[in-house]
Amino acid sequence: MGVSRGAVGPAGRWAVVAAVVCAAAGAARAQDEAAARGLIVKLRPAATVAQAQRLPGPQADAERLQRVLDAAGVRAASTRALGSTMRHVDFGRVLPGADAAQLAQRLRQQPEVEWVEPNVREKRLQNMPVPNDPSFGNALQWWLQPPAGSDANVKALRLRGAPGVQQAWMQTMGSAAAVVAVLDTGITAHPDLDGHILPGYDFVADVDDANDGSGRDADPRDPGDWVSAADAASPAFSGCGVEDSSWHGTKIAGMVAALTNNARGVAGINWNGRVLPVRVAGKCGASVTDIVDGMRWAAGLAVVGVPANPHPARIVNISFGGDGSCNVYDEVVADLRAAGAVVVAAAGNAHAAPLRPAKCAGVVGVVALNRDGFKASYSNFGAELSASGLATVGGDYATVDSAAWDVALGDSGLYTLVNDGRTVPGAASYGAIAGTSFSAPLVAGVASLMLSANPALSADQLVAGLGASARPHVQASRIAACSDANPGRCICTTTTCGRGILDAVQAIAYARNPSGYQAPAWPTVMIGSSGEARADLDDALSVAARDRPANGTGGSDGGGGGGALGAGWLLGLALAVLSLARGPRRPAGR
Ligand SMILES: [Ca+2]
Ligand SMILES: [Ca+2]
Ligand SMILES: [Ca+2]
Repeated sequence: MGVSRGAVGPAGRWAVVAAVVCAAAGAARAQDEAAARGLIVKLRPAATVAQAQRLPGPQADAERLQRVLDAAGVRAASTRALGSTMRHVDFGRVLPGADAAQLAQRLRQQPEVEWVEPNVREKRLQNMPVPNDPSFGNALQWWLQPPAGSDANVKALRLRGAPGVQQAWMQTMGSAAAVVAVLDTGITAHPDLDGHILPGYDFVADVDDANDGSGRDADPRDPGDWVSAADAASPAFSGCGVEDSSWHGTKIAGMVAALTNNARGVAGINWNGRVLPVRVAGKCGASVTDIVDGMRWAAGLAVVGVPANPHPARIVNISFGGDGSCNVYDEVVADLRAAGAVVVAAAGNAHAAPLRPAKCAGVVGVVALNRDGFKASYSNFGAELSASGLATVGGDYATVDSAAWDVALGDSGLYTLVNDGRTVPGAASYGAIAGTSFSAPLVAGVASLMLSANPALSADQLVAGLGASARPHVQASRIAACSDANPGRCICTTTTCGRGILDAVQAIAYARNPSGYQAPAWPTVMIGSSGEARADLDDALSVAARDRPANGTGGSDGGGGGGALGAGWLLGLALAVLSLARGPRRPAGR
């Protein structure tokens, strides 16, 4: 707040600054008790015409106020006009808060006094931190900006699904101690990230999959996970599609902890964050046993044959998943929870039921939302996420499915770090991505801010707090609810997309006071009823009544489907990156 510091200059210069933000409940009390440079008094209108006309206004008020002060037994050094209707009573000294309150109370008991306020200092309004990273400034990183916009706004200004990370930075910019383990393809060198990467480990046991010439080792660098035509034709990679390297781990690490406010590239969620790269995935995915060992090691638990992790993580992000039972994950997730670590997992990209481990007990399974707050076209969803799941933006690119709503309601994806190499690592770069893979690290990153605000939070409190602080899912009268028959862009509920929409500000409010936290009275957010949003929805509905056909009748946009993998691959498909862009080749976001 640009503040006149409560200064009492010439009448008229005194500025009442209305927009006092009381971030904490204690702020109002603190202000009541603040030292005062006198009192500001407003008298009631003069009781009689004679009284009012006897002297010019200010002089009459001065005399009346002096009588009031005398009657109240209050001795002031001087009084002077403040604006046209008030007077500043100066005591010639700074009054301790309690003294000011007592004097004010005595004056309030005088019948001619309308009100009395202490002349305290207003606080400078804290502005939202604006990191100087260019891609934050030019709105490519809309996913870090405050939730905002209404139906009246064009799509580029509607961010009703955003978690509000920038606002949360007013409370904490994060700490290095709140380590996030990224169980993924490993890590590539990137000048906008390197300083925030801890020594990790490579758990990919199979040499062919690992693609680095060895089984497990202490070097978690990502050598590339491309699958060539020759690979795909070989028995070892039966069922795997030909694809370029994904650099999946680097993208996620960048979202969590890219170097921020360094006048370069992008901002990360945790300005001081540390990512522990735990390489569990090679070509074509990650095997369950490597994931289990990687999860345990990430949380500081013992893994036979692997040195202890000197930087245990309280938050373990995994953006891989598959069909199948939770038997294995239930065991390892329980061990992690007992060790104080929370698993955050992507729900999957096949607009179908959530995958494991996202659907498993105690895991924060994450659904991807469109920037407007409804479910992203591709995101998996389901009742398995009701207990501890959550939803947040994941990028919602237009797809190639001509029956879908496409560009009318899609968005520009999430802008983060990438690498330009098609096979082996190439140049460090930036680009937009989409998928539940990238919704999960938003939750993991916000959880790291919660731990930064309160390192004493337990794993149970982290999970409970993320849910308790979530915003209600958006509503709409013209977009149908998510269901098996309507699995595309659809309206989420707590029975389909987790407990609500991730809210970074409220998550930190919870973190600071878990036992006393009360969620705000959230307003109902209706989508597409009027204005630009209605026009966009009309455009979308002109394509089809719904975004995409029910599962089984339309094509999958990849990922999560659980291809026919060979023995030993209980799980393994990386969630596909939709319309993966490789940095500069993709035009700037809308
Ligand atoms: Ca290796
Ligand atoms: Ca390695
Ligand atoms: Ca940066």
